Amino acid sequence: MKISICFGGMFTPQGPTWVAELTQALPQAEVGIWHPGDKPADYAVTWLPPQAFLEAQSEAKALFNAGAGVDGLLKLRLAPGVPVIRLEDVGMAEQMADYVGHALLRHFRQFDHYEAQAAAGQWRQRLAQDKVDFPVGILGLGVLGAHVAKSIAALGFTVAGWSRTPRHLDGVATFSGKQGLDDLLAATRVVVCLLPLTPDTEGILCARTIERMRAGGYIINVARGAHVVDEDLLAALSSGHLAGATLDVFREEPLPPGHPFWQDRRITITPHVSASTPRRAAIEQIAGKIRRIEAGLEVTGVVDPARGY
Ligand code: NDP
Ligand code: OXD
Repeated sequence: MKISICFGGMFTPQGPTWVAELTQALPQAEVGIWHPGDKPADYAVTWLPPQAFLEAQSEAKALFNAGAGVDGLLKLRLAPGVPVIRLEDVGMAEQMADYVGHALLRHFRQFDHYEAQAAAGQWRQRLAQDKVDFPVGILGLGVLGAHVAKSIAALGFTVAGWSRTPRHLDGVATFSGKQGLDDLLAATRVVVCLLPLTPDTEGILCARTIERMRAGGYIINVARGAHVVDEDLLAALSSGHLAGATLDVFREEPLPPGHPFWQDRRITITPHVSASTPRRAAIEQIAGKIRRIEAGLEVTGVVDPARGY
């Protein structure tokens, strides 16, 4: 069995380690970094590949995406009939819960203000806030969103969640569809975005949706930069309708030096680190799915290109 690996972007330096560890997990496989002109592989593992790599995978039994989001891959032309399989959790749900919990508590407990005060040498106690006034709405109740929703609820916040199809989650009020989004936003002060980027979700955090949120709102975007309309977010901060935002993802990454987000102290910026692919667990999951496919069994995490995730 031949497995071809092709990594772009921040994954590029990890290629040789993946080759070594995937070989350890599947000793019968011949694993290598892809080069143009290579013999066709049985399986491909990739992140942000060049188009030529995908065109060379027409005989593959599956193409594994080394991350949860497949928007980068689906922008390219895929080899017809080759299923795309994404990573499911592998530890990213816990990382997301840590990140979102931190951003939420930092804002709710006003550490953002206390950091600014400390930098200016000021000792000023602010009035404590009540969790009841900070209902949280999670957009996307998939593998990551559902875990984050439960962990935020366990911190004592009121949590609602939104998905494309109706979902049930203990302790979380759930909504779906367009009207469901409006209903959720009307009752939400802190929005957490954990949606996949698809034609339906691009620009979802725009003037129309932000203005439906409760006043003094806060946005935590850990999904994709293109979910946010940058100008509308900045306008809502200027008007005071939004109190701030924590953003991990951006339309252009790295965020360009002149981008106005850098200048706004109400925006906390991190460089796409809210959940990084944990290599060992990811390799274990991919190897496990290859074994199942070889044994003629079903696997989960198969992407529906028409749906976009
Ligand atoms: P899933 O596919 O498991 O979940 C997606 C969720 O979004 C589902 O609940 C789905 O609804 C919902 N959804 C999709 N389209 C719509 C729509 N049009 N309207 C309403 N709800 C919709 O994905 P994951 O939880 O694994 O990952 C989510 C995203 O997180 C990834 O696509 C990626 O972009 C991002 N991510 C970011 C990382 C980072 O470091 N910043 C790291 C990892 C992931 P339904 O349940 O009905 O299918
Ligand atoms: C992912 C990511 O989608 O790292 O896994 O953004």
